Amino acid sequence: MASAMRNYQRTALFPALIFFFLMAMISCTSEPPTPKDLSKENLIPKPVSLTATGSSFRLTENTGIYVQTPSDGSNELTQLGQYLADLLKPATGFPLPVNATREAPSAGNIYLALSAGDAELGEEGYELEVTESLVKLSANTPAGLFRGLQTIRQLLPPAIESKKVQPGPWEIASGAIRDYPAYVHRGAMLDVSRHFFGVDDVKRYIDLLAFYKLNVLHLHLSDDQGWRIEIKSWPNLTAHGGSTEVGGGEGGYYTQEQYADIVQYAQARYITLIPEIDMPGHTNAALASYAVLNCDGKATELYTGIEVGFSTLCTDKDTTYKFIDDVIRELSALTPGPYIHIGGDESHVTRKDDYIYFINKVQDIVRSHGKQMIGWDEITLASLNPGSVAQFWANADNAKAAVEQGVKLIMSPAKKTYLDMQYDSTTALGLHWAAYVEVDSAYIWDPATYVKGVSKENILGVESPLWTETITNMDEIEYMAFPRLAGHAEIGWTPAAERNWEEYKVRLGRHEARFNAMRVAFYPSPLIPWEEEASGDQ
Ligand code: IFG
Repeated sequence: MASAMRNYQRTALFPALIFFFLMAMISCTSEPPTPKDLSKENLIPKPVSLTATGSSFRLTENTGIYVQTPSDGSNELTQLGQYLADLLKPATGFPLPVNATREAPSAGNIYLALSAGDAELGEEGYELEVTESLVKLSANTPAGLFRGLQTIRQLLPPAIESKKVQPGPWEIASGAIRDYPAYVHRGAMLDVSRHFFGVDDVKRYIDLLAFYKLNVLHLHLSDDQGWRIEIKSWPNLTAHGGSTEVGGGEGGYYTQEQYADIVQYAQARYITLIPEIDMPGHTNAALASYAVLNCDGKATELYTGIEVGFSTLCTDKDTTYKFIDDVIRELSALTPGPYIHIGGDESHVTRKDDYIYFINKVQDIVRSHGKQMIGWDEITLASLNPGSVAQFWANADNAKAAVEQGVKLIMSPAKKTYLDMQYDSTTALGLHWAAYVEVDSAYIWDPATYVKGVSKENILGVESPLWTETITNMDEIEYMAFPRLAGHAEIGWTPAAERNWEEYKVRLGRHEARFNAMRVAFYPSPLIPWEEEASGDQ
């Protein structure tokens, strides 16, 4: 009986197996690949070089993601393969298994591999080769592969960003891209002090930075209105100093565990986290938390307004430097990146000589904990180590002083990169003390020529600060950051000679479908020819 059953099962099963095999064959070979022109794709940032071959690669349910078997046993490439699979699975519904392989996989698959020593590609460059039968991404480093994955993502239809299965087809235009960034520092700063934003909001922002190949998130963790990072040796900084925000809301703070979670999330996207503890000015939250930090020994009141320049640590008290040493020690231990940002801006009530003395001492403290100091451009009044970095925001003389001291600059001109600047006088959010900054103005500038006397070799890169005096939630962050931050990402990545507003604005217009598929609450600037394409949310 049993053997008869087995025979029956085999015979009944056999036709079904044939059917499914034929279906599988048909589904991946029935239609010829759709002709597509890689040079007509709308990549942001625009790649350095691209050659189109006029056909396409089709992702199917049989597509596998293969990663080169590592010689050192690390699973970093497998994690990258899994990151890609996790990006593509929701909209395609395909299984997209991830496997290690010693040589290029067979037709119909995606292959991620490290290539030795292609000097021109550097740390973050990549090469993408797409044929009808294979998508091959190679780079010197895993970071380069990660940047290339964003390009693969942007070469698929916008609906790929949908979290629900979409009809497809999922085709990538064929050809070759060779790409690498103009600047090593391409970042965004988020002020979590004026208004506090939880871990999930910060992770969402990190995901959007990664999409545009940005590689730095600078968190402005303390200011007059709030102290946002737990310091175990000075617990009242968050217990009291983290208890409110602009407008008197409940504020908040990151425990050291939550901060470590944010750092890890950023690291997995090859984004370096730079923490900022602003000092000696912008310190009312600390001064309200510990009387001893005040020159008169009296704690200040918590502050929920938006004035600046009224606070200072007591620069001639030893306790102040003990406090700073404790803070920098704990923060450095939690921060794998090379930098600690110590602010230094708008210290309007700190005497100049005291300020210079203070910055010099804090620079030594930062270095004693194995980190390099970054500060807003006023720090160039002090004697800076070559490893220190000045962040230019408003004063061109300070930027030139950095060059004279052999100190690199991060370019964050308020009139171009401050994402809290209103787009125009009708923008309900933001400020306009520096300028109204529409999408064109945010794009039409070159960091290498913006300040006379400061040229490309003096510049680490660009960074876009979003101050949050008037910003209270993720939608408002996205409204102010996008689309301007996409243009800043291109300024940091694409050679200036390759950038042109008339061409860029059309490419940006075609990102509308991607913004919609990612549910980005972007500002629909009237300057952009937006093209709402099926974003796959039906
Ligand atoms: N300047 C202050 C910020 C913030 C900003 C708002 C710097 C370096 C104005 N300092 O920009 O704290 O208040 O646009």
